[in-house]
Amino acid sequence: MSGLLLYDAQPQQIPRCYDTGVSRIMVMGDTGSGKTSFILRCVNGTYRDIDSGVYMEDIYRRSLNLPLLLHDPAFQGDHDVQEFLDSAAYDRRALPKEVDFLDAAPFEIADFSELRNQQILQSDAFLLCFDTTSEESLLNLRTYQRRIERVRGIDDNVPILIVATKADMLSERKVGSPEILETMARFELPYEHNFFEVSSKHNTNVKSLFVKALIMVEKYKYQQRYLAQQQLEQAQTQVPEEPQTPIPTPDSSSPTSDTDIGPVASNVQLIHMKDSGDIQAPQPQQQSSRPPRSKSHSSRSIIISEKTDAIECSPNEKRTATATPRKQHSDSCCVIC
Ligand SMILES: Nc1nc2c(ncn2[C@@H]2O[C@H](COP(=O)(O)OP(=O)(O)O)[C@@H](O)[C@H]2O)c(=O)[nH]1
Ligand SMILES: [Mg+2]
Repeated sequence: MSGLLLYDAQPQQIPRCYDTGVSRIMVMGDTGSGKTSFILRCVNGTYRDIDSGVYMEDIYRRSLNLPLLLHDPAFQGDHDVQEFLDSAAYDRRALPKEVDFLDAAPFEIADFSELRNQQILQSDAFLLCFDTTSEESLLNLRTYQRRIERVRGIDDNVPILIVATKADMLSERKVGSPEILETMARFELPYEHNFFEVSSKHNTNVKSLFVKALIMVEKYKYQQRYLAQQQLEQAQTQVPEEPQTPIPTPDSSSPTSDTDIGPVASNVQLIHMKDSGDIQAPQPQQQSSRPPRSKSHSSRSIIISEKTDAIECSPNEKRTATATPRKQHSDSCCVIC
């Protein structure tokens, strides 16, 4: 199996919604489902046959001129694009300048790796790809969808798009509309917005999917920033109550736990840190039920275990770096100063 790649090596501290420079899209699906072909079509507009069975995990970066893309004549009169251009989420000062695609290696339902979770937490949208010539590849999408749900929480409406690939292979097609509709219903995703059928070979629908995914990321991040702001305002209006500390008497019973330790000298400060990472994110992050996010806005990627041979492509197309050990923290600690 190939090594797992992370966009950011550092433990996350700032929520992804505040990273307005880069959109991160994680592409999942079985081996052979057309992930790499789709990404290469998006990143450099090319297609070439890839030996089946060859897979590796990689991150591909592409520069973005989102206003130019949105004003492409192909999207003239497109309802979704027009609606986005007219919405508050279209903020020209905060448009991404780059997009990172994580071409994820397939995984099993029993893969509980923390790195996999981090990949999912560090992504802004997910493309779940299946091959229209393989019914099994469609059924396997459940694994990826469940994992996203488990890691991000069911209330997180992070964009998830279902992508049917190899639309040009009509004579070998095994997946029809009923199966697709059933999958969309099971995933509770609207068919008309979250389903795309593409052919990377013939370059059909690829640009449309790319642009719609970027729009969804922008809307999602905007919504997340709005929610974080609201939580912050709510927290600021709540006046904290004075804690009622009982005065210990000389005959009180002896301490039984680390929270029951009797009087503390005034020059001693006890800090109890549960699930501590590095210093926690600013206010919005603390209000959020999400795990801590990456501090780094740079999109350095690291490879954690062994790296497989990478597909030939230009240096700015594929980025990997060396492994950096993550800091380990105990579950709780007591600082005396
Ligand atoms: N006919 C056709 N073949 C495709 C298309 N996309 C990918 N393939 C082929 O399907 C195989 C698997 O594609 P690949 O991108 O490597 O899938 P991955 O393992 O999910 O990354 C390769 O032989 C590709 O050339 C497509 O749109 N049409
Ligand atoms: Mg591949």
